[in-house]
Amino acid sequence: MTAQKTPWWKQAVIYQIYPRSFCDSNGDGIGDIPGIISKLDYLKTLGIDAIWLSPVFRSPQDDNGYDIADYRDIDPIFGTLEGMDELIREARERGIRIIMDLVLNHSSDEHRWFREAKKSRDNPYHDYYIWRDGDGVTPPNDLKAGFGGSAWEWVPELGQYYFHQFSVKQPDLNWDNPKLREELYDMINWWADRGIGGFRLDVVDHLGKDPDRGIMKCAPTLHPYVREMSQAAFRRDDLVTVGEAWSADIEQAKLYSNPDGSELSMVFQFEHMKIDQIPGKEKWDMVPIDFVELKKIFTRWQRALYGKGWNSLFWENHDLPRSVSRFADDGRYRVESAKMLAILLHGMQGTPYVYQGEELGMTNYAFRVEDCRDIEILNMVRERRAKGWSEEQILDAIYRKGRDNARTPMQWDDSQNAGFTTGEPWLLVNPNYTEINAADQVGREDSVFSCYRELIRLRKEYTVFLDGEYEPLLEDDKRIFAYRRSNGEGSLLVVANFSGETIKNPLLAEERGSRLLVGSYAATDEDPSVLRPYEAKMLLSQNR
Ligand code: TEU
Ligand code: CA
Repeated sequence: MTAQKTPWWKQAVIYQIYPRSFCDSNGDGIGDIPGIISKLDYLKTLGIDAIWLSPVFRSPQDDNGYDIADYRDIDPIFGTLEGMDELIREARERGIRIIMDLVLNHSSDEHRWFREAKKSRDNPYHDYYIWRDGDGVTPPNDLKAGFGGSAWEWVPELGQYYFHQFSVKQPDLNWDNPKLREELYDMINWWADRGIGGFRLDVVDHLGKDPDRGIMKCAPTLHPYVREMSQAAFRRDDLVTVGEAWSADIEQAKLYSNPDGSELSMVFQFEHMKIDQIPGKEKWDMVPIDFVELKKIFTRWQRALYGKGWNSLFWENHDLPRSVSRFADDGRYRVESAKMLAILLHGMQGTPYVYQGEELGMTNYAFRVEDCRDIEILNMVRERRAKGWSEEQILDAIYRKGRDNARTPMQWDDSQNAGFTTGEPWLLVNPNYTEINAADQVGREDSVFSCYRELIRLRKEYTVFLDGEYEPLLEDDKRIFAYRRSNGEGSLLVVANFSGETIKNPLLAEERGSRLLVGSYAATDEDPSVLRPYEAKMLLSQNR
């Protein structure tokens, strides 16, 4: 390694909070900032270094805050600006940084800029958005919006359409306007001045677009814009920046996470998350997971970004189903499964992200349609009913892929509403909270929580986590996920049985002379010649 010091975020673990579902302090059924402050000690116990906070800005909540009406204020359902400052301070005191979620591709249609923009074609804010003339009958082209319908919405007063890639209440901002870009950079600096530790950039790949040519993302303007933003706002205060980029392939990711710091610290790429989806179709159109392919994806990313970029590591976020339900067993072997997924991911190179409740092994929930709240689900139900899908197909799709799975309230204890609220929760609580909850797990050594805490601690103790080179093992095995990471100090062996059967352990010889750091079963009842259902082990051998 060079003499340059390692940035803090390369040895950090980041915890994502979905504020609405984390902890409610005032009984209105919606999680809030004082609620988060009250749980900082819990997060300190877990050992995380930073919190990525999904949006808490002022918003009509059409897409749960991903539709921002004022980038410089906090929504009253979450608290106040003073409360936010207090959160930043209280977190800092516990060695935790706050990462804010910047939604810069679009604003809310209730943002002052958009209200102004709609007034007239020569309003100074008109060009902050993307408009095309038309007749109100035929939109400029066929582009479709993420949450249903055309990407073009007619505004009769102006005789123009505006462009929106997500809901109609999320008009796209016009990044080709330098004044808009300056205004956004000022806002980012304003937050950094308040002591923010970094930013997550929503749909960063969509910032460069060319709708007239049918291009919604990754237009040639994209990377120049990201570099400009980085120059103007990110190169200060050791900020960490992570872009969400569903379209990112390895070459794109190398640009975004270039070690020269010209763009971002890292991106979320989603190749492993598209594994159960028919290519070119929607997330609801599913195929069984090809396990060997899943391993190949991880291997490719681990190898390609080694020394050339930086990976973000995750199984879950607020848009994805729960990982135990999706990739492993959320029934009999739920605990072992959750630990297995954690061990596999945390042994890799990159910055791990833990999504609230993942550290408890929280699961999906079989929603009824009328209990769903997510705009994406509700839109899918409408579209798929029209296409002739049965109710059974629809419920199955929601159960397996719906975003509300991740958004059920955090399960704190076994009291009413899982200790999340004293009121009526905005989204129902998963009834398994009596069994799966933080109060039960924090002090218990064999819990999923303790496994996460141990992994987070270990990552700071051994340099092999930071810079060990990745070597896949048993690549064609259909049940075992195994790899080794090695650097000058030692070598880490991770082996995981991704099945519900007890199988022979083909890596027994490799394990000799190494020490078990953490496993998904208690070490004491270990029979080394086999791997039990969802058994994962992380072993270390140190060079002398
Ligand atoms: O998600 C980006 C995005 O493309 C989503 O539509 C994604 O495909 C979908 O959630 C998968 O189920 C980001 C945010 O993470 C998401 O919560 C927002 O709804 C979206 O942007 C719009 O801001
Ligand atoms: Ca509240």
